[in-house]
Amino acid sequence: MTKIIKAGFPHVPYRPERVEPSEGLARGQALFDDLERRRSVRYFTDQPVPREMIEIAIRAASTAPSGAHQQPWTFVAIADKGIQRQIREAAEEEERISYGGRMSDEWIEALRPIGTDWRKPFLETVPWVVVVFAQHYGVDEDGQKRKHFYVRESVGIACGMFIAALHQMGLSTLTHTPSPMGFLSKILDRPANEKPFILLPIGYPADDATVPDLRRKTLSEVSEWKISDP
Ligand code: IYR
Repeated sequence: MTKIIKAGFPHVPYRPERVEPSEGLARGQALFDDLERRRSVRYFTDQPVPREMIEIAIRAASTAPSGAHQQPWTFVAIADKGIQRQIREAAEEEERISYGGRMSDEWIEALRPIGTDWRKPFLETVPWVVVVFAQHYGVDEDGQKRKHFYVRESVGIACGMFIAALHQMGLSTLTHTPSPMGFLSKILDRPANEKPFILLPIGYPADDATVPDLRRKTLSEVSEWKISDP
C-alpha cells in the first residue's frame, strides 16, 4: 500500500462505521436516555469495584481529543484506605476553612440545594478514588520542558468521558474539587508539571442513597439555533 503523507506527516485511512441517520438517532436517543439517569452521588457502599472497570474507564477517557494530541492528563487510581484517610483528612481541613468563611455568601447560597458541607466521609467509604492531574507542560526523555496547549479544555473533556464511562458500567461518582487542592500533589507524590484537576470518589451508591430533587435545563434553555429559511 502506498504511504499517505499530508503536510509532511503520515496519515492512515479513517473509516468509522457507517450509520444511517435513523439508526444514528436511535443510538443517540439510547445514549441520552442512559446519561439522563446519571446523578452525582454522595452516599456510597464499600462494595468492591474490580480494577479492570477503572482501567477501562481511564482508557475510554484517554480517547478524548486534546490540544496538539498531547493528552495532558494523569489519572491516579487509589484503592488504599490509608491514602484515602490522608486525602479525607486534608480535604476536610481545607473544606472546613472554605465553608467557614473562604467561600462567598453567594457561593454558599448557590450550594444550598446541593446540601454539601465540609464533611467528606465518602472519600474513605468508596473502593476507589481517582484524582485527575493536568499536565501543564510535558517533560521529554532528556528532561526538556515541552509546552502543553489547551490543557483545561483537554482534561475537562477527558473527565466528561471518564464520568460517562463509569456511569455506563453502573458505577457512580462525584466531581469533588476540594479547594485548594495542592495537598493531593504531596500525598500522591506527583511531579511539578502536574496540577490536581478533579477528584472522583467511585463506587456503588448506598441502598438508601438520595440525590437533590433538581431538574435539568430544557433543550430550549441551553440552546440557540440559527437556521436559514428553506
Ligand atoms: N469544593 C466544595 C464546595 C462545592 C462547590 C461546588 I461549585 C459544588 O457544586 C459542590 C461543592 C465541596 O466539594 O464541598
